[in-house]
Amino acid sequence: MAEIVTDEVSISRKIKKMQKFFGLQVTGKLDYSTISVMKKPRCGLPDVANYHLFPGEPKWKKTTLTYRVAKYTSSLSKPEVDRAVDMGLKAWSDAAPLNFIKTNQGEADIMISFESGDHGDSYPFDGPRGTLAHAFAPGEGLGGDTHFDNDEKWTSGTNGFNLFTVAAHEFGHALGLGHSSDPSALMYPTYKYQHPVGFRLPKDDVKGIQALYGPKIPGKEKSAIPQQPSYNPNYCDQNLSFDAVTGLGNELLFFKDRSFWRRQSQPASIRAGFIASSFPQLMSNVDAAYQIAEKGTAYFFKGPHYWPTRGLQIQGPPRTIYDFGFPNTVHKIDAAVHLKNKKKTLFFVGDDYYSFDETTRRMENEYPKAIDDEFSGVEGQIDAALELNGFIYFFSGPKAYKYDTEKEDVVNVVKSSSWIGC
Ligand code: TQI
Ligand code: CA
Ligand code: ZN
Ligand code: ZN
Repeated sequence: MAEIVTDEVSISRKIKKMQKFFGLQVTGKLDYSTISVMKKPRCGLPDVANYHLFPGEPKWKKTTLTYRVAKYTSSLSKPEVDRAVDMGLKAWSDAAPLNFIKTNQGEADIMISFESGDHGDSYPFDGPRGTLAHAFAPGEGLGGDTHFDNDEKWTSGTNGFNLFTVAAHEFGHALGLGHSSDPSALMYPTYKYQHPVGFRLPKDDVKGIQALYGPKIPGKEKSAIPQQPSYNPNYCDQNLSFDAVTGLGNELLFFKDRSFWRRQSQPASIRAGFIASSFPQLMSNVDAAYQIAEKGTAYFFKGPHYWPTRGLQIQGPPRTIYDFGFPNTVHKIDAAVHLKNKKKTLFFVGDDYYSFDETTRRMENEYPKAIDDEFSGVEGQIDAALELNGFIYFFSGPKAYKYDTEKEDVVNVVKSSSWIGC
């Protein structure tokens, strides 16, 4: 007798579980709708959507979201974690008009961390196995935040739990998706290793994310940027001004609209090209750039974003300029120059400039200061700046000022265009 009761209880429990999963009324009894769900083929018909949204259909009201890995795990290296996270988000931004921007400081929309046991959100983790991770539906505060159980064996391969697989599933929740009843969906609540390289979101998940954010319109991002009049790089214009100038290895790079020039001194050569062919992420209209030659890195700025590079190779997704400690009143940078001996980078914004200490990676306290006060003789707003042989060259419209930091004065003025051989 007792056994039968146990069986009934366990059957009822199973029915309840299934009803909950399919979003039915939870009775524990085999009512009509439950039976019809059981009879329904689980897969097959391609036009049947199996994804679920959360009650109230919470979703992000913006399409560009920031994310930050605030606490890492000891079972994987930082780059492995970053890669799994980047690729997990990319799976979703490839399917819907969403953009993700990585930050290293402050509060991001999607705060990601590895946590053990109790971690302050009333959903404690349970040690190895059981719960692997959880994510909060879109919203303020905890909304979108994604936690991984630090007591799991996280891997970037097929042993233990593959971080990319679990992260991609959790980001589905963080964007507003519940579980799917389609066994081939990423949001189906069963762990199944997914290979990160070349991963494409299964159909049902694409339907789900597009139900919330709409379809991705091919080429939309590019054509959304108004077609800028492009400077003809083969034509010498005496009034030419630059958007950005930087050294890069043994070359100097000059940016204007959609074009850029690479100037080499040995052997002397100047070559013109399109920014989009060498730096597709940047496309056009670079605001500022600087390099730290000793480190072999350069940084390109455009609006509130920047891209780090190694040589000509852009490293990873765009980041926000607020990483540098700019106040939120700054939306773009006019020019940047790295001072080699001081290990400081100066950023020019309107009539002011900021000084960033590359050693402590902090913005210096007394800034911003007025450009006029420190660099007398340089007139007008600064478009671009470059340090070369101990001099700072300031580009302002058609004029390039050579500034001697010891004499604290301008020692020469030439046409900006002369820098590219005009
Ligand atoms: N964590 C559950 C999950 O993310 C937490 C959870 C249960 C949940 N029900 C939910 C989250 C409803 C949002 C909405 O599904 S888990 C998998 C699986 C988990 C499970 O640790 O059980 C994956 C985490 F089952 F799909 F493998 C990631 Cl991939
Ligand atoms: Ca666990
Ligand atoms: Zn948590
Ligand atoms: Zn889930």
